[in-house]
Amino acid sequence: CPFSEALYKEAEAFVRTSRGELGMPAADVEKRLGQLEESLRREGNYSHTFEELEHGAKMAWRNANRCIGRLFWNRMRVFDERGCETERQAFEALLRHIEFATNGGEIRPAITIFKPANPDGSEPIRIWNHQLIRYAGYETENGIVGDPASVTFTKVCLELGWRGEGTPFDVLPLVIQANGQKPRWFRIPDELVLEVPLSHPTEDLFGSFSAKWYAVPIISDMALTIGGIRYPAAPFNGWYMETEIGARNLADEFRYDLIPLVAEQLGLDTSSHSTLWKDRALLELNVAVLHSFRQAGVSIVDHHTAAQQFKMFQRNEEKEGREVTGRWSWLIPPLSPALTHIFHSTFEDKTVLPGFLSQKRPYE
Ligand code: HEM
Ligand code: NRG
Repeated sequence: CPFSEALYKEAEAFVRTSRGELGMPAADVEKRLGQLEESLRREGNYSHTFEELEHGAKMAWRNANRCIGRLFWNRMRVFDERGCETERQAFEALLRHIEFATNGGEIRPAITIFKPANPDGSEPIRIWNHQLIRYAGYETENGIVGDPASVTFTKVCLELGWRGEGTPFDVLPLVIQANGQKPRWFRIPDELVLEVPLSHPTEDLFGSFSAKWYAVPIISDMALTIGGIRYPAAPFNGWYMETEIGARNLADEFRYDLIPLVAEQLGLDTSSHSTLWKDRALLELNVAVLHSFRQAGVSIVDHHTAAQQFKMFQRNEEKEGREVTGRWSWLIPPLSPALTHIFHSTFEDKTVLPGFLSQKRPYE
């Protein structure tokens, strides 16, 4: 196996930066670099210590240009599941993640890291789901039932032999692939899936439609890259910002498309765009999301508080002498963006590693 100069360079940069941030002595850095070089010469590869994995994952969150929630980057639980070999072992690790993160509603940020990709690019474990918990979408004669964003993945699950009940909120199974083989699917036990029924404090927003959403967003299709090592399966979670559910998942015309229903329930004058009925409906939908999560005792942040927290993150990073990179179009909230400072700021959208990278879907 050939010594890769590029891999050594990336590993060295990571080891120097992370150990520096953790205040480790210089002698320790040099010792680790010696080990690193030897491992790369002997095997063409190296593996992270737990401390490297833990801090690398936190740095990746800190570097997530599209994330407004980065103030809390240093408060995340890191589960090292590099020992998982089989689909079932990975499934069990994912259930542990869901239970830890959900915590009865007091959501805890966490990441579970499985085996890294091999130097030839092959992947020991890959999760096919976009998020661990997400609703199915079915094409029917009467249009789409459920989440239109899940239609393709739902077909994959059906082809693998899974069957859903056909409600608008069927939780999809976990689909896990080991060593490039045919994936296996596993149902998530109901009692592990915390959901929040949605209601408005004063209005009947949904009529006979029982709207709800799940408590914990756990992105499972991005790769985590640390020091030149790629982890293709490293699902992570924080808690929701209300606009993700109220201004996008339930509101987008190409998602649950609930704005017309909400407007009708509110008795709004929908005869002209200029009555701003869509904006009024959107606002009350977001009020309902915040009210319902709060009432259910499930962590959630509103977009004003999240923007303030992001401001604090920017101040902290400035103190540490680090530039905050970001993607403006993702950082601004989709409700009243100009009411937050983020709208009036600019960011350089530069890729800094360690980081989370999107990867090609294994199906399609
Ligand atoms: C994106 C909020 C935790 C990494 C986002 C977005 C929001 C958000 C609103 C934009 C999502 C969208 O528009 O679809 C939060 C909040 C958190 C949190 C409130 C609470 C703690 C985390 C954690 C990580 C993370 C723990 C990783 C360790 C990311 C990444 C993206 C993102 C990589 C971009 C996703 C993509 O490209 O699709 N976050 N986040 N976030 N966040 Fe966070
Ligand atoms: N908008 C997506 C979730 C994206 C990530 N958002 C977070 N991440 N809050 C949705 O399901 O609506 N997080 O790790 O907390």
